[in-house]
Order: sequence, then structure tokens, then C-alpha cells
Amino acid sequence: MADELRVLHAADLHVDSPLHGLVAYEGAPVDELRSATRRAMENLVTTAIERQVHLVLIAGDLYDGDWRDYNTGLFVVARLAELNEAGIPVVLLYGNHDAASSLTKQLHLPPNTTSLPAERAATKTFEDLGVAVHGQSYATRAVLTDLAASYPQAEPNLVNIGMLHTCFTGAPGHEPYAPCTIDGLRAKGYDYWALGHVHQRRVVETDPLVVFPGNLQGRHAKETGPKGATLVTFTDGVPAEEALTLDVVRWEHTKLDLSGAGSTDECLERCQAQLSALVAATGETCALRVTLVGETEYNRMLRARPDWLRNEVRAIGLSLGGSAVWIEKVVVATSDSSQRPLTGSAGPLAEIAAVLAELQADPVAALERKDPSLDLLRDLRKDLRAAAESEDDEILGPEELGQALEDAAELLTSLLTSSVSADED
Ligand SMILES: [Mn+2]
Repeated sequence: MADELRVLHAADLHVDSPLHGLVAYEGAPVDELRSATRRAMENLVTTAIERQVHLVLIAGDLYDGDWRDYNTGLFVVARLAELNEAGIPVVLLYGNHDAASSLTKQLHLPPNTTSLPAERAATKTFEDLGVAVHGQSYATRAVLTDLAASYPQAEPNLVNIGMLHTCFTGAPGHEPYAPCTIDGLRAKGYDYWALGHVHQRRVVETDPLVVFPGNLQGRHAKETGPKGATLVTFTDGVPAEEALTLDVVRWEHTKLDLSGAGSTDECLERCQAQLSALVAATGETCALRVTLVGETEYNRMLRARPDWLRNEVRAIGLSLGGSAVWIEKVVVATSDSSQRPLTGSAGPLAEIAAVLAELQADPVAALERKDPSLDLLRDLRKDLRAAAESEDDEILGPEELGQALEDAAELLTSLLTSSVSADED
């Protein structure tokens, strides 16, 4: 057994995943965004070779789903072949996204790569490294049993690693895929658990060490912050983990403070200064959701022309130079305390205010019962329209829907109150 054993643990590569919400506009780094999952896998391979790791583990959802064509498979084979060339073995298993039942196309993998079977838990032993890797793939998309329960006990005198694609103990609103418990994992006597499925990096437990490395590359606006893999170094059999950042496009949400801005130009100058600082700090291609905040008398103007504002912010992104910036969305959350609220007034405005309040009280229910009042707001807000048509709860959850509704209500309010003011003048 080597004195020091280095294992690179990745999961949820989702190679060739479509990037949700990718709107192409002139100058946007669309190619960089589209190829991000592939470039991140290239980083994984380069890093494995540079850090001279002994073993690479991929804990499920290597693919996003069925391949559009064989090129997805060929890309992955070519990357695994580079590791083969470098003498680095790979053990992988398939998860809910790339379960055997979901993939209609298959290719044989290079000889360094072992894919763990879906029928039963299996063990791949590397005598030269002194390592036993245990795990099981998903046979179907929805595996709801505790797979780990049938994993074998640790093999004596070896470093034992368990690989598992799992929701762990579960989270509200998520399917309970291959749930497990920390006691169940501990009972196997392994030295390290290489988990996959949860896209947020998380060290679940330190004794034994249990880690979700998170996904290798963020794929949409909910997957913010640095992404990558976990390097596990075993010294005399004792593991220590180190998070490696390997993504090529960084998703971020940023708040730009426009408090007290005295003109629309000043609003834009403030955006420019704050975005430029952020992009310099990130140092790579950014996919940004920009939220404008603060108390400004230009609140109404900012809200009234969303299309103009979005493109002004895109233009700022393009003019920053250096790293490429793609503006995913511009959210206006500014306020103006001098603005007259709708509530309290009598007549049609008060009625509209009441309808809005009802919708906002439970936006999800309003959406489900296809409340006719939503139609008006949908015409005002593209994302609200998209929410009504989308079934993908990953993209627009109750929180985002509430926000979209709030924005639409604000916009409607400002449109209505400005026209009323104009009539009064
Ligand atoms: Mn998964």
C-alpha cells in the first residue's frame, strides 16, 4: 500500500446538460456557456494527471440523460482514455439522470474504467493501491430503496471506499432517491463515502468522512458559487479532503445598490462600478443574475422599461472586458418611499390591489388553479409566462414564482399610477 493515496472524487458532471434559461443575445459568450460541462470535465482530467492521483471516482450523473447523439459518449470516452494513458483507473456508477433505463445509447469504456453494476452492490479491488471500492448503479431513474444497506462489510487491511448516489436523509421537495442514514453508512466500517446527487458541496460527516463534492459545473441560476471536485488524501489510511474548484463558468447572484442615485445615468454608472469589481474578483466567465436594490426616486422608471434596463446591463457586461459576462436576468427590487401605494385608494386601483394581494398570498395555488388574473401579469412578465408553461420545478420554485409575481405587480402598479398621475396633471 502506498504511504499516501490520492483519490479524486467527482459527481454530477451532467455532461452536455442543456443550460437552463440560456438566452442568447448579441455578444453573449454562448459557446462558452454551452460547452461548460465539457470544459469542466477536461479540467477534472487535467487536474487528476497534474496532482498524480491514484484513482478517480465519479459518483453518478456523469450524463445529464439520454445522449442527443453519440458525440456525448465519444467525448467522455476520450477523457477517460486520457486517464487510461496516464495510468489512472476510474470507478464510476450511474445515478438517477443516467440510470440504465434512461440511456438508449451506450459505448464501451476504456480498460481503466470500471462501471459498477445496477443489479447488486459490487466491489472493485485494487490490490496494488490497497483499496476496495464498493457501490451500485441505479437501474431506473427512481431508486427509492436504501442501496447502501446491501453493500458488503469493509474488507480488512484495505482502504474501503463506498460510492453512493443518494439524497442522503432527504430534503423536503426532493425525491427520496436511495435514502440512507449516517448510522447505516457507519455500520459498513468504510474509511470514506464518496456520495453524489446533491449539487451543493457538503462534508456530511467526518467520522467516517462522508462527502458530496457538489456538481462539477453549475448549470443554472440556482447553482451559484464555485463548483468542482474533492481531492481525498489518505495518509496511513486516514482520509483528509480538499475542495478543488474546477468549473469554467461561475453562476452568481449579485445585488447592486442604487441608493440615492440622482439620475438614470448615475444608476448605470453604479452598476458598472459594482459589476466590474465583482467580475475582477471572480476571474472567469460569469453568468450573473443582477438584482438592483436601494431607495431611489428612479424606482418607477427602472421598473417601467424592463427591456431597456436589461439591455443596458448587458451592455455594461459586454464593456467590462477581460472575463466574459453573461447577464442571466435583471431583477429590479429598488424602492421609493415617496411613491404612492395602490392600497388605500378607492375605485379600480383598490380592486386591482386586492386581486394582487390575493395572488401574492399563495402564488403556487394561483398558478395551479390557472387564476384568470394571472393572464394580465403574464403579459407583463416573460418569466411568469415561462413559469406557467414550464414543468421543471428546478428552475422556478415557489420562491422565484413569488418574486416574479411581485415584480409583475410592481410593474403594473407603476404603470397604472404613472398614467393616473399624468391624468391628474
Ligand atoms: Mn442525481
